[in-house]
Amino acid sequence: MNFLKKLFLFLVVAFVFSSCSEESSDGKKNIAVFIPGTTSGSPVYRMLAEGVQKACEETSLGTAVISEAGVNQAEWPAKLTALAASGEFDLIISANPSLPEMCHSISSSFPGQDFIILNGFLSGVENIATVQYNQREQSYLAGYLAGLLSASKDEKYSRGNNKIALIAAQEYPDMNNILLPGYIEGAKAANPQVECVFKVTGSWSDAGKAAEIASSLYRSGVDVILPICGGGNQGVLSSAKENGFFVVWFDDSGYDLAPGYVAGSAIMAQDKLAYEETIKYLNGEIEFGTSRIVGCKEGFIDFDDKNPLFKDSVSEETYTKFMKELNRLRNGDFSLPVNN
Ligand code: RBF
Repeated sequence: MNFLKKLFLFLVVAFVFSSCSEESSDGKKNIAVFIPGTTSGSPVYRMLAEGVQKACEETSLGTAVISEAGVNQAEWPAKLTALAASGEFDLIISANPSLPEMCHSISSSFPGQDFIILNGFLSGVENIATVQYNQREQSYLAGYLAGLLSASKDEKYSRGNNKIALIAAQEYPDMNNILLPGYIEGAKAANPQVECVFKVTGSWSDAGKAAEIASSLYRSGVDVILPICGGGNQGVLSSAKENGFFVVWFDDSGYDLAPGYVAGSAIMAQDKLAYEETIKYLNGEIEFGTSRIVGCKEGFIDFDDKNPLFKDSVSEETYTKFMKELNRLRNGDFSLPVNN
């Protein structure tokens, strides 16, 4: 073989190896945590990052790098592709309902790249594993509490108008098909008279816009608001404190953010799931190509009833009725399946 042929062969081999993800020199797996948004202001992303980092630190089997894609959704596919193309990461882990399709569209170009996506659903793609939460149960619990509160004038911040609202950052399939219908389903189960208003801020970070919408909802008679608008949620809390209405919090526990005004917290245990899935990955136990759904019975959807502010913020009657419904879901006596 002449020198030029040898050089060419060397370059080809070097390229192939550099574009395959390899274990780092310390033998640890390299994990990129792809944040489709910003960590600050979005508990779902903070919990994802914390769970992965905790698993890496505890086992010393992995190194996590947090990669924030920012709020411009049009830039996400290019940023995700760049992460995969870098060949630096054994695993890209993320959490967002729009991510499974995005990973699918680039996965054939990077067959050696593994993806784990939480809070999303996709089955049958070789290098992608997904875990979806049963958010029908999560939004049902938020709605059940909102329905009870809106029915009663005895509650501290309710005028008993039978009127609740959900403020979302944007419309997306999970919002329109699971979260909003689940919230209404729960509210109507608790209070058949209830009416629900749906508003969209158009941003995952605009607290001013969210506050403005919340205040106008309050003026129109709404007694309870569920905000699902990322950093905008802070604006809903400010409006609640200014006007005096109840907020039902979503994803993590929010009581301490506005004591007395946050009446309940319907939890998605993303920190726990991210931790457990990362441990499984580091131990080689993830079945790629599969998807599963976890809910209240499995302990990944829940409600924070341990914070004393929950019991203190609502009437005894509401507390008792709500706990009965929560325990039915926890025990598996009652389930609300999600369909994909
Ligand atoms: N939730 C957040 O808390 N912050 C975000 O920046 C955010 N961005 C999202 C972008 C898209 C395209 C979609 C579909 C959802 C987003 N979510 C965000 C919502 C999140 O995935 C989840 O539905 C809600 O947190 C309710 O659990």
